Amino acid sequence: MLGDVLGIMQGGKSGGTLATVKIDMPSIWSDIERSLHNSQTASERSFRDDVVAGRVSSPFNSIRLFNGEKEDDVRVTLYRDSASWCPYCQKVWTMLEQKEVSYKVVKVNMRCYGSKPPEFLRLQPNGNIPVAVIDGTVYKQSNDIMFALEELFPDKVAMGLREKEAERGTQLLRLERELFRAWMYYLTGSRDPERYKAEFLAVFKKVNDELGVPESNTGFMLGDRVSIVDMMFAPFLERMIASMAYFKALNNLRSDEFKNVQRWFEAMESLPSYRLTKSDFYTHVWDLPPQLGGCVFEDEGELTKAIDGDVGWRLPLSADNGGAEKDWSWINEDKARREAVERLSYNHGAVAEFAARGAGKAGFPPVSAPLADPNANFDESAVNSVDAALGLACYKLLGKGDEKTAELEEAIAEVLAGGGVESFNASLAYLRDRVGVPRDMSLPAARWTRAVLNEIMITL
Ligand SMILES: N[C@@H](CCC(=O)N[C@@H](CS)C(=O)NCC(=O)O)C(=O)O
Repeated sequence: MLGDVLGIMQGGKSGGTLATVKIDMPSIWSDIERSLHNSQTASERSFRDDVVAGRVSSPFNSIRLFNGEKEDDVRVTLYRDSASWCPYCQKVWTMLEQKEVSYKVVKVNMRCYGSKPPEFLRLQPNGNIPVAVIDGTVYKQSNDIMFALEELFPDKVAMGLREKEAERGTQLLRLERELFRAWMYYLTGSRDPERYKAEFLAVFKKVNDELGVPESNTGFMLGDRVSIVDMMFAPFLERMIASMAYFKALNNLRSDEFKNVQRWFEAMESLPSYRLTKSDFYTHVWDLPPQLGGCVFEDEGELTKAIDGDVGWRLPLSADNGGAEKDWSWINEDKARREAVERLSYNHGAVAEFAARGAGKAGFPPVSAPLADPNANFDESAVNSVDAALGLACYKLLGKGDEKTAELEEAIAEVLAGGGVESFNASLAYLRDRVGVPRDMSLPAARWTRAVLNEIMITL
């Protein structure tokens, strides 16, 4: 999708700048807040307070405290990337959650979208993430962090290899790297795609076969329980499924053809720890190329377009994004819509300014990641009408088709009739394309947000 405004021409007037929407926006936002509050569950209402206090798990956490622990009890600080794109950070993050080890989080930029603060570079001079400080010791490699967690927190949920599993576990970890290498060759190499593809599929099949070995039927790698091995595979299998569909038109990796992999995904997706850190296809396929220095298209076809939202980001939402990506069954539609409203409304002024970058100027120095531009400048004149559009998006998400919605719609249409339609559209498209999963919201909430923003562009 990215920047393409669906080729939609609206009733608005081209050129010029956007005037101020003639409506009392503060009262609209209070009304939205009230409606949302009335429809929320108790835990949804206390979400922001719970995040700050570390009582619930969220990508927004700066601290997460399990089992009533206090800030002073926290022994781990995890440095991970602000956009939640890094797979090595994801495996550590998921493991902390699964083991219920309390932790603090410090977010840093990745190279592809910014620079790192000197405090971080003093810990890790090469700039790589993740880094963890545990009991004052600095660990600079994801696997070292994971093994240290296992060793230093013996009272927490055990995820390490038991003695009898050591050999097979180590073999599986080697297989994980073998799969990673084969995937990298195929995804980023252009010399011999046929060979790369055959090699990747052969190793993928090996993983599927290995997953069929354990006698117990949990779906996890070691059979009887989720372990460090699953944590190490998860971020990469997740990215493989997304990138192979998008760049190579391969959509059979999570299907009956690889039944054990399919069952493994279902087992992983039963864990709140993994649900929290899981991303969506769209975010992955746009965040991988800048991290890897590019990915090679073999077949830019229907799946590519579907992942970019050509049909799935329209209302009514199609199941499984039209077959391209499995829906998240654990979040129902109503919950997803409330989540989307909460994320858009909580700090709507900042969201509007962010979106108005679409009508503003690219940042300097430029960054290589198309979804991120920390230095971008927003267009001041677009902020007010974009804020109004966000209000309209919230009403639509709340399922409100009443007078207030119509009044707001009319007021925005009046502004657009006076000019500035391109700035308005570009701002909404900018936001739509940059809703990050899991950083900003879950996939079901993101799909609603993206579709509602599109609908506003179409109908106004
Ligand atoms: N072997 C390292 C690899 C970590 C790694 O490659 N991290 C990448 C991100 S996925 C990185 O830090 N790149 C620098 C950056 O993007 O800032 C580990 O397991 O921790």
